[in-house]
Amino acid sequence: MIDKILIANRGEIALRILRACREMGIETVAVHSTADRDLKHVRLADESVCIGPPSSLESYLNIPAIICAAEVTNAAAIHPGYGFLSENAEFAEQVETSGFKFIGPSAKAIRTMGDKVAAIKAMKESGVPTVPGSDGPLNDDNERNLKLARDIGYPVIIKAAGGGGGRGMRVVNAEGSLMNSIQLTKSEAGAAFGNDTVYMEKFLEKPRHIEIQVLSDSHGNAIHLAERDCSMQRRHQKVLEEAPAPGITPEQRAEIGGRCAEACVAMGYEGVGTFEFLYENGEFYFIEMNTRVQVEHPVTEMITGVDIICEQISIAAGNPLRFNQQDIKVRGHAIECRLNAEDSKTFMPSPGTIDHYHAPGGPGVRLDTHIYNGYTVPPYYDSMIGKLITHGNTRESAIARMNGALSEIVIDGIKTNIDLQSDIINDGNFVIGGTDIHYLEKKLGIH
Ligand code: MV4
Repeated sequence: MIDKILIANRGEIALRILRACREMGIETVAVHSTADRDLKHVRLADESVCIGPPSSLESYLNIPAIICAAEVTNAAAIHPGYGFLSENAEFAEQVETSGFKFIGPSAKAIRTMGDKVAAIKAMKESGVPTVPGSDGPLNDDNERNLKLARDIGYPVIIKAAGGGGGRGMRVVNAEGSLMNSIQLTKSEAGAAFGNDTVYMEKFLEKPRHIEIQVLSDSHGNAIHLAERDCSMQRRHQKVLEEAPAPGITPEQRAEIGGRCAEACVAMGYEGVGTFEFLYENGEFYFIEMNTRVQVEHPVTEMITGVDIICEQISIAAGNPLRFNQQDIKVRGHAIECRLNAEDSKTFMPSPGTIDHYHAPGGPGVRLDTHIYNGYTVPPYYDSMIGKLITHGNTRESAIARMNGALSEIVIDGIKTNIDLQSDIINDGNFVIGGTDIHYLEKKLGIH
């Protein structure tokens, strides 16, 4: 039984978790930095605890302070949200050894997925398709590495086992630079992640980024909630996501989704998770697994009707899944535009006070945000201030509703990326659907 949850996060996701708790009759504890006293969820929570100064390192990443707050408020469980400590195995372990339930998978599962070589090995063994590559760490045998790359075919990519999310990787176009690139990636990885293990993959030149959402309970049941297309990104920051992914057939969905669910059962995975794939020429290639709830979970909620946060809490409480795979139907199409406090052209963060705010509305419009009239966006954290999500019976309808909502929303006093989002959803190639991971950067003139 979970009767009280400490929310170890801030902003829109903290508010999202609070709303799920209220719906489930669970009491809430907000923890916040001194810069975040006026956050909406702090006001709405049953209790709140200040855990430190503005710097994330001393507040939202401060493990003893968070566990201490759980102790003094007698919380039963800790929800980490996304970012911050959400994929920190050490935190998950300390939460559990302190007698609280960590709302997420085991520390062991987090650790395995944090090691990309171990993650790929586990997936491959469970029948999830992976990128052709070294199938394990590279060693110092240059002849072996040269042969490996020749067999895979150039270009190849060298990735750090401790990396992920775009950190610690290097593309190699020809044999002449292979040895040097391996050494460079190794030494950078050693310095950045304390782990100089690297591996090799075929470099896919124009893939899409498609990910599968899974739910897996503690009773050996796992299902998938279809896929999201997250290809619209800039510098590894997603800008817009949608579900389902344009052009993916129900048969492809059932095949790849089924493989992911089976992999969850095989490894005894507990909680919500996301399998990230590159998709090129009709084929899926697993690259990484995320063991947290993701920013873009709402598009999946809109097309399946499943409340992913409620289900995540229910799984953590030890309940079996309330759905089986046959219960999950994809209905219509959903799009999410991330709203950032930043300059639409330079992408410089734009903290400050919102002096005028109007929310959009109407059928199929959802706005997940913690902002309000008079709220001051602090300069210390991520610049995302909310997510605008639209749903319709068709992709065209979701786009039309997004167009309406983006013209209706008013956020004055700070710069936002609303104009950029309007540009994207009216872009001819976006409207056709299926643009690759490089599309936005090319459109913006970054090469
Ligand atoms: C790749 C790739 C092409 N081929 N792996 C970047 C983030 C990390 N999650 C994996 N990444 C990539 N891995 C192979 N074998 C291209 C990328 C990549 C990318 C992937 C997803 C979303 C955006 C991206 C932007 C640049 C590169």
